[in-house]
Amino acid sequence: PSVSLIGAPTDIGAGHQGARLGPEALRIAGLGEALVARGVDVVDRGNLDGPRNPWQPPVDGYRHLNEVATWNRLVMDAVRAELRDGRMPILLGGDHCLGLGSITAVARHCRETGKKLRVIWLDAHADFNTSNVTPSGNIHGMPVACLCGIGPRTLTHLDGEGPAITPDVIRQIGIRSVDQGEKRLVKEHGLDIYDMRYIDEVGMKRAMAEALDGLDADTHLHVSFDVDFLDPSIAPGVGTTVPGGPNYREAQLVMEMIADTGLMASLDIVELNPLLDKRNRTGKLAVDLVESLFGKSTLMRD
Ligand code: DIR
Ligand code: MN
Ligand code: MN
Ligand code: MN
Repeated sequence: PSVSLIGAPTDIGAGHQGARLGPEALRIAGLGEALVARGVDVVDRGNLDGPRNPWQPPVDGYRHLNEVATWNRLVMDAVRAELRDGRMPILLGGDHCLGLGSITAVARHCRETGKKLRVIWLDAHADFNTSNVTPSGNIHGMPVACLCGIGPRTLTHLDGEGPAITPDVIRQIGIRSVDQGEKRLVKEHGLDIYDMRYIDEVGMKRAMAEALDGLDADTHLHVSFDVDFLDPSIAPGVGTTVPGGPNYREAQLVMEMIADTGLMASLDIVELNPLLDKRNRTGKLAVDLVESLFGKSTLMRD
């Protein structure tokens, strides 16, 4: 495969500053080199240049709405250009509000090429808040709702067309923090959520098999990897840690099962905040897991 790395150094959608250092932390952890070592053709497009974080309180339930929209348009255009070139975009976030721009581009590409879309959303959070129910006003808690058409028009119609996806496209894995009003919304919209209780009860293998069920050669598989998906004991370098996440072995299994499909065509790596970390431990772990997403495994299995 041919991969393009796109840095989006912003924490405009988050409640902590520092995720804007994520792209450099991933580069320093050796993301590009690790992919090259796996035989992947890698081009690093450098960083997008959007508005700085003005660090203002929320207005009408949104913090930095205009800046979020601007960053997401930049991401959308950059991701779309790579897909048109037949390359696999890897978005280096940046906070998870950027999943909106990335997946809007992917969904548009799928409509244009007649591909089916499946989104695997790896996260501790459902990211399905709206301005009415958000406890924080932070837009990184809202991208899934916006992608499904629930949110301000500037975000739900980022590409000038309708909402990017319907809820049936998405599978959420690792969820263990959903806010009060958000719970009602995910239920109402029928989101397919494999939360930690379900994973504890049936095991990661079965949860992932179900989340990946029904894919075929015509499916574009997008992976949106919020690093807070991982248990904080192994991944402390994120702004919103939640205990009780997947351990190292479970996370490896997730990545290997995705790799086995051979269908991953775009990827977001978001919310890495090296300021909250020691020696870039979480960045290195993310790179280790991305190697598995690209087919690294202990044994040759075919
Ligand atoms: C919380 C945190 N649900 C909020 N969301 C995060 O502020 O909406 N998403 N951290 O990744
Ligand atoms: Mn394609
Ligand atoms: Mn998230
Ligand atoms: Mn999260």
